Amino acid sequence: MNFYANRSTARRTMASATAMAFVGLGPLAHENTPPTRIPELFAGLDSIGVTAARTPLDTRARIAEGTFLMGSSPSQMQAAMALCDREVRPTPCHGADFGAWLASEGPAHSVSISTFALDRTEVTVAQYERCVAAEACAAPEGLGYTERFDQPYYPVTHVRWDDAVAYCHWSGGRLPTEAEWEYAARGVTGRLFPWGNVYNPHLSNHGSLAGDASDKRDGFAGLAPVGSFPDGATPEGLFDMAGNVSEWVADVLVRDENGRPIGYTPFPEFDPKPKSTGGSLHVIRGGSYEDGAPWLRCAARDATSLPRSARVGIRCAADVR
Ligand SMILES: [Ca+2]
Repeated sequence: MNFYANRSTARRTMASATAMAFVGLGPLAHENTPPTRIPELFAGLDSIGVTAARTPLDTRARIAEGTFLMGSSPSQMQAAMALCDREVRPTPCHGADFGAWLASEGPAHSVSISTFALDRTEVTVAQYERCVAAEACAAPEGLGYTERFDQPYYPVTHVRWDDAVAYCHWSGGRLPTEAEWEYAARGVTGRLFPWGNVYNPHLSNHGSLAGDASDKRDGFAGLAPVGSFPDGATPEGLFDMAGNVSEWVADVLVRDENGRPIGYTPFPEFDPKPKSTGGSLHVIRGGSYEDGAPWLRCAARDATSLPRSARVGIRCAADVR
């Protein structure tokens, strides 16, 4: 409606300007103002089109302070189980391991996080190579590190947790805490996925519980160049918080005497420090190109016994003063 109203106003303005120019008074001052933005034509574009398509001016996004519910409620755990049942081979969904991982997402509890910054993308091979060239980082290596992974715009893989710490320090930051990572992925509204509450297989480079874990239906059999799924970004413009590579965080995975992951404190937390004792493994977050939908959830926790993995990479945080 406004569109047509504005157009007829514009026609009238042009007619007036022509008449004024004819008598030598020049264009009207308000003709130099930008055209009126028509809200209806831009609906939704700020979050899924314009923002994502723009070249980022800064490699880190500012994550404003806030309070959110970290972890999963019992009903969210049930929903995760239902999501797992939709996998090609859902048998592991009912095993003790998956149950223990789900249980370790509880209890959902209030966590307040101060403003910080987080890399918009996973650290790329090209970025990491600059750190290696500066002799501040160890080169990726290990079983399976082939040319296939050594592509400039792919996320760097086959890096140890110590390497991630060294890279983030070299780049002027640090690893995010597990709480910061989940807050950045979920926002104050507690999204289940970086893009919203409904799983969508086209918004991340994921895998599946199947004979071939690297689900190709998302367009990529293995890794994807970072930022390949702009519609799956968070509102702040964080890409691949679900999928592509899982990401090291600062926290140790605390485990019980049987090796099972232990959940959270039920009490409110304020900028919780990363857990540094209680286990020998570190937490990884976000799921990878070999993980099915349940591991793509923002609350999903994981770890690997491999010091260097083809499915684990880096994303750095930084303090904001
Ligand atoms: Ca990722």
